[in-house]
Amino acid sequence: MIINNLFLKEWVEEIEKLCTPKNVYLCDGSQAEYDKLCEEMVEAGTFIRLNSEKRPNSFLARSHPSDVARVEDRTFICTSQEQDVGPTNNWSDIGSMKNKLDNLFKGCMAGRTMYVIPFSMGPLNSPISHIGIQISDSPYVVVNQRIMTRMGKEVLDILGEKNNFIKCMHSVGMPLEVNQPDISWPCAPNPEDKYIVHFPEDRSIWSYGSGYGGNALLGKKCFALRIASKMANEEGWLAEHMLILGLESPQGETTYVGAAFPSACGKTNLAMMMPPEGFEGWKVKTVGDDIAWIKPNQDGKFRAINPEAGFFGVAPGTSYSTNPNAMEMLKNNCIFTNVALTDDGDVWWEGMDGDPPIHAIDWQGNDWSPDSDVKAAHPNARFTVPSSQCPSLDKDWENPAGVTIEAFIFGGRLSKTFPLVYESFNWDHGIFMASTMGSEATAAAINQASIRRDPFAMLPFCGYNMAKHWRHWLDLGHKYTENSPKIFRVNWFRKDSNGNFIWPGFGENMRVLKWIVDRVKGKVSAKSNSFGLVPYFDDIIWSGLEFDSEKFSSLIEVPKNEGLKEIDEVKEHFDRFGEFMPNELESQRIELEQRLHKEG
Ligand code: SAT
Ligand code: MN
Repeated sequence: MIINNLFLKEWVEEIEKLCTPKNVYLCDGSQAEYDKLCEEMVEAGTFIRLNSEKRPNSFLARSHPSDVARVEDRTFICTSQEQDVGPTNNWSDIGSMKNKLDNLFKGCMAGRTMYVIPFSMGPLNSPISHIGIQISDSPYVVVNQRIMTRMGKEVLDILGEKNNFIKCMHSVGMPLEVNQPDISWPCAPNPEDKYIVHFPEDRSIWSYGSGYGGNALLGKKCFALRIASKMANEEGWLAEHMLILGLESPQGETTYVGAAFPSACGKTNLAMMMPPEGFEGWKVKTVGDDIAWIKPNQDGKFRAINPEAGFFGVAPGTSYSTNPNAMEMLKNNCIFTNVALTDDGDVWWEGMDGDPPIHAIDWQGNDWSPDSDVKAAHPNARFTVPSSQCPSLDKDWENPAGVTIEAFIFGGRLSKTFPLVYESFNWDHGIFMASTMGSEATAAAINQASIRRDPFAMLPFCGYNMAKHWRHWLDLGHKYTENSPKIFRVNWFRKDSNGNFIWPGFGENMRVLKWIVDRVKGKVSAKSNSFGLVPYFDDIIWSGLEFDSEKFSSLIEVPKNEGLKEIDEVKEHFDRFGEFMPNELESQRIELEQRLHKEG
C-alpha cells in the first residue's frame, strides 16, 4: 500500500525524519495484518495466546506496572490563551510545549517500526464521522485500534485528497539502541516523562511515554472527546462522554437515551442491561458504552452516533450477574490487558462468577492464589472487544444518520440528598443539573466540599473551557427548542441511615428508565419537589421487586438543610469559572434556593 494523499505523505515523511524508526508500515486494517501482528507480539512476549478452545483468537497483555491507566496530571491542552482551557484543564503554552515535544520525539522510534494507522471515528459513510491518522510505534496500539475504530484502507479511500484528518502522534517513548533487546511492554516508566498533549487549534494530539488505554488509543478520549468537543463547540454539535442505549417496548417502539456517568461508574453495564422480572417483552439495545457524537439534523432532532467500533471495558466486576451480555461477547476475539491468567490458559478477574481459581498468574506475572494479599487482576484491567460481538447490539448502531436521542441522563454516585431520579423543569434547569453533577468525595478529601464535581462527566475530557461548554449546551437547547431531549438526573447510590444502599441498582434500574420513557412519551405526570420533577410511586412498575411507598419517598425527597448545603457548594463550584459563567446557571441556583425556602 502506498500513500497517495499529499498532505498525509508530507506529514508521514516529516515524522519519519523526526522519530527515525527502523521502518515505516502503512496499516491496511485486514484480518491477515491483525493476525500477523498478534503473532509477532506473541513471539516478542507482549501477548500470550489464550487457550484456543476456551477463549479462541484471544490474547492477554501485561503492561508495565507504571503504565496502567490514563494519566490526568500528565494530560495537557495547549492554546494561545490560557483562559480557553478554563480552570479544570492543565494548560501549557503552545510554543514551549512544541519545543519540548520536538526534543522528546527526536529519535524516539529508533529500532522500532513506525505504524501509520488510518481510522474513522464513526461509520465510514456517516456525515457525523471524522477521520484521524495515528502514527504509533506500538503494535499493541495497532491491533487495539483495529477493534476500537474502523481502521485501514477504506478510510484512506474516503479521505481521498483532503487534508481534514486529525493528526494523532504516539510513541511509547523507548527508543532502542543497536542490539538492545526490547521488553514486553515498552514505555517511559517515569511519570514525568509521559505527555498526553492536545493542540485544539490545529487539531492535533501528541502522546509520549504510555502504551495504555486512553493515553495511547488516541481515537478515544483524546480525539473523540477532547479535540472533538472543541470542534463540536465551533461547529454546533456535541461530543460527549455518554453511553447510548435504546429501550424497546413490547410493541417494538424504541426510545434512545444518552447517559453520562463518570469513568468506571458502570456505563458498560447500563448500556448492556438485561430488563428484570416485570419487564417481559422489553429490550435494552446497545449503541455505545462511552462516547456519543450528537448533531442536530435539519429537523432539529438530536441524532447521535457511537464514534467507536469496540468496547474498552473494565474487566474486574464483570460477571454473569452484573453484565451477562458482556460475558457472552467476551467469549472470543478479545484482547485482555492486566487480567489474571489461569492454569488452563484462560483469563480471570475479581468479581467473575464462581470460585476464584486455586492458582493463577497475576497481572504482574507472579504466582497468585486466593490467599495472596494482592489482586489477581489490576482494578483497571481492560478488555478490548468488537462491538459486533455484543448480543444486545442495536440494529441501528451503525446507522450513518445516527439515532434520535429523546432524553439525556446524568448520574453520579451520591449517598444522600439527591433523588433516585428527577427531571428538569426546562432546558436551562437541565443544564444546571448536568453542570453541577458529581460524586461523593472520598474520606481523604475530608476538608473539601463533600461532592467532587464532574460536570457532564466531562471533567477530564472537555478540550476547552468547561463554562463555555455549558454555554454551548444552553445555546443548542435555545436554538432547537422543539425537538430538544428531556433532561434527567439519576442517583442509584442513596443510602439509608444505616449506611445501606436503598436502591438495588443493576437490572432494576430498568424501572427508572421505563419511567423516563413514559415521561418522554407524555404518558405519566410527575410531582414537583425543590430539585425537579420526581415520579409518583404508582407510575413505577414494581412487579418482581418488593418496594413500598415509604421507602420510595426516602429515595426521592430532598431534606431542606441538605439542599441548602448543596446551594452553597454549587456557588463555590460556579465561582471558579468567573466571567465565563453563564448567567442562566446562576439564576437556576438562586431559583433552587428560593424553592427550598418556600418548601418551609
Ligand atoms: O483508558 S480509557 O481512557 O480509555 C478509559 C477511562 O479511563 O475512562
Ligand atoms: Mn469513559
